[in-house]
Amino acid sequence: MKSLFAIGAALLGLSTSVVNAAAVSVERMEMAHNLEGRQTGTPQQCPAAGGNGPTSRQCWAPGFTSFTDMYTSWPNTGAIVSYNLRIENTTCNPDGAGSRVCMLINGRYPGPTIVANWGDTIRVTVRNLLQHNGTSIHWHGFRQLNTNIQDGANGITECALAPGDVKTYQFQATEYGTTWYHSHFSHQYGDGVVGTVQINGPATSNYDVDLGTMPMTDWYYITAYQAAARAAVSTTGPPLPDNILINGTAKSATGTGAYNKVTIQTGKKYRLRLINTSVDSQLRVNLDGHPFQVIATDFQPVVPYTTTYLQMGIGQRYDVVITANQTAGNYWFRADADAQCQSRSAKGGLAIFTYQGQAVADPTTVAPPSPPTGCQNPISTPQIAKNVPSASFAAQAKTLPVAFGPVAVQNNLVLWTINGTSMVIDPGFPTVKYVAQNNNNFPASYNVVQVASTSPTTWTFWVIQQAAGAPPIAHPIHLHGHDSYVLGSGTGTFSAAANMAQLRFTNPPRRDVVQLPPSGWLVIAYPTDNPGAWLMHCHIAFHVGMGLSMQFLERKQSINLPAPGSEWYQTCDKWATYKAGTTDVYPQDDSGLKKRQWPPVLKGIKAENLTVPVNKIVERPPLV
Ligand SMILES: [Cu+2]
Repeated sequence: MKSLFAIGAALLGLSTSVVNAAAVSVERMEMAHNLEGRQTGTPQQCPAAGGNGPTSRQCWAPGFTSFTDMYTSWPNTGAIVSYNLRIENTTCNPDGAGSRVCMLINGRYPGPTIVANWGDTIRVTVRNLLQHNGTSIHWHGFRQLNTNIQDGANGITECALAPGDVKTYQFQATEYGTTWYHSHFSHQYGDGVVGTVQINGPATSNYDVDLGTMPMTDWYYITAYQAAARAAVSTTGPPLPDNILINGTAKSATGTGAYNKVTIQTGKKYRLRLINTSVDSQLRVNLDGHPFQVIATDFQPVVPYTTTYLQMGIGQRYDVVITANQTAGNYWFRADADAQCQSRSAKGGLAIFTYQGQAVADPTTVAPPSPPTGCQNPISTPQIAKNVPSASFAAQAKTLPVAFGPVAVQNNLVLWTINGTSMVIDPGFPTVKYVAQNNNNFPASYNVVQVASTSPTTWTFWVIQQAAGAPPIAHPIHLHGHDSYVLGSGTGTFSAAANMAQLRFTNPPRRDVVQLPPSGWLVIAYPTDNPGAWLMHCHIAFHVGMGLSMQFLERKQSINLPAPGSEWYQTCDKWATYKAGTTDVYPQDDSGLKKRQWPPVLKGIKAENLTVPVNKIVERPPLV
């Protein structure tokens, strides 16, 4: 598929706004309501100097605690935390089963962890050293308040970086907790363009030691691009992942490779920052013998609750505290593809937790009983209580159907639609550029939904509905630029008359990835307090590649637009030059958010031939 639009229309010389520097407001000490009857209690008295420590994790900095409303208040530390990321074609072999083509950041898998404090400014310079791929880096879960153009979604908020290009992202960490960053260009993140983020801040429960981020992902011995190519023509679903990696490592089915190993000490409490960075696998996660005390879901601190299992949708995070109070020894940590969410893999994920002083060995522990049934959105209680106005629901709520089927004009490739459209964007002509040109003629394939709002206090409500006949698959729905207020979800077809009473308007769970149940519905809301073009998409990489994506255009007149002549426009110019030249060897053949490079032939390494019916694949260059 060719680029949809020529680049170079005259710009209208719109004025640019400077990125807002939010003022620190007075901390609001809110009592979180607990709908299950638990009380969160009054925040402990924190020392004037902050006082965060093993027995005072609620405290953070002067005037800031885990009870601070982080939608309106954050410490302006003035600190700038800088990182350089180089994205390169290379090979990797994370479980020892064999070297394969990868795209890695700074030669590592996963890429470097970005560590900052709440309120710091994060500045990341990205170099695209890939030969035949654009890229863009999305900072998953960050609200990007008034910094829409830093969101890293090529074709939406920026042009893709051409091979050889460099771009610096800069934004403030107005929230704290655990997240990840990844390429938003095609299936790149499944081939290695991924890393984790730890934003230090207060917590809703105490712990002694922060063990840091623990990413978990499915892993394929073919590339993610190849897997996506097979998925696009399959009548039986996408290929099975071969393994599940924890912290970038695992043993293979034949015993090669190594498990991730963690040492814990009797009597201590540990914070673990769990992240599902998979391509296609929703995960069921537990540590044998050690229940998880959940303290945050995505970027939201929650009233602590305890569970033996977590269901983790793709893109979701859980910050948990474990207590080392069992017989000293070795314990399995498990991350398995969750059949309850229709995920499968050839092998489960394992890591080993060992008590200090014990010899590391394969554990003999067994998984706890009663794994979860169904693919759930847990009812967590945000510590910072926020209510949603129910009165405007009936007038504002709109339904977004999710449907599925081969589309004849796309060579009968399998495609997904949301709101009737399967998204295709041009990585060289982002939505923000249309806004900058005051051009409302968004192509239909951009799947733009303009949110009816002129005020940051207006709420918007969306019913995401599995269409009749859609395959019964849960979709982890990721919203950029906002937390979704999860009013409810259920099976069947939502109707206000039948289901309104089920919706939770009083301090509903908030997070940025929410499960849309199989053959069911999901109702979300958010206040239109962050002008921008914000993607909402399924985080199953194959599905977004097949178009399961839309964008909310929110208060476009208030978006902070890029300055004329700025790096943002230079990125577009370089992309246009690249596309017009002879070095762009892989035509776009998917949504553009997931441009496929197929077959991947990098540094002389030729991927194995596929048994894909080639006539069903959109034209692509011959094998090199
Ligand atoms: Cu999906």
